[in-house]
Amino acid sequence: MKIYNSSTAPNPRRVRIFLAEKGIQVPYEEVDIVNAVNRSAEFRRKNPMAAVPVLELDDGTCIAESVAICRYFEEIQPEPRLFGIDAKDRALVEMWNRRMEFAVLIPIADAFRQRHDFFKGRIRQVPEYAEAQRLNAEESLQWLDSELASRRFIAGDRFTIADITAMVAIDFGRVSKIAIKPEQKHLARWHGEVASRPSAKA
Ligand SMILES: N[C@@H](CCC(=O)N[C@@H](CS)C(=O)NCC(=O)O)C(=O)O
Repeated sequence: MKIYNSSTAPNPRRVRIFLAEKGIQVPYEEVDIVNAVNRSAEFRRKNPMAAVPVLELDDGTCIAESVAICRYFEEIQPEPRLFGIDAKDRALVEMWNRRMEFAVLIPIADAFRQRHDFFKGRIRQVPEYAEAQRLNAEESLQWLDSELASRRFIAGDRFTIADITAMVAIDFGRVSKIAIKPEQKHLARWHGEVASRPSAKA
C-alpha cells in the first residue's frame, strides 16, 4: 500500500492529517505536480482525474478522492472515529464536511486555481471568477465565525474530518490573501486549537 502525495498541496494534507490522528503510517510517494507528472498518461491510469492524493492498495486498486481514502481507513481502523459515532452524528459530520468543502475549500481553491500560473494550460481560467470566489470564501469565513460561537468544533463537541477540511482550506487561503480576520474571534479560537494538534504538522 502507498499514497501518491504532494507535500505542498491541500488535498493530500487532509489525508495526512486524518492518518496522523489515527496513528496510521502509510508510505508516501511524492508526485511532482509542479512539472505536471500527475497529468501524464501513466499517472492517469491510477487516477483519470489526474490529481493527488491517490491510495494504491497492494492488489493494485487505486482509490482517489481525499474523503474516499479517509473513509477506507475509518473502516479498517475505526478509532478514533472521525466520521461520527452513531447514525445522527455521522449524518451531521457528513453535512458539515460537505459544507466545508462547498462553502470553504472550493471557493478558496478557485481563488488560486482560476488565476495562478500553476493552472495555466491545465484548466480554463476566468480571473474574474477567482476574485468572486475569494469574496465568497471571505463571506463563508464570516459565517463560520458565527457558527463557532456556540460549539467547540465544526460538527459539534468532537474533532472530525470536517475540522480537517476546514483547517486545510483556511491554511491554503494564504496564497490568495484569504485569512481569519482579527475580529473573527470564534474562528481564531477554533483554528488555534485544531492547528496546535500534532496531526496538523503531518
Ligand atoms: N476532489 C479531489 C481533489 C484533488 C485535487 O484537486 N488535487 C490537487 C492537489 S490539492 C492536484 O492534484 N492538483 C494538481 C493538478 O490539478 O494538476 C480530492 O478530494 O482528492
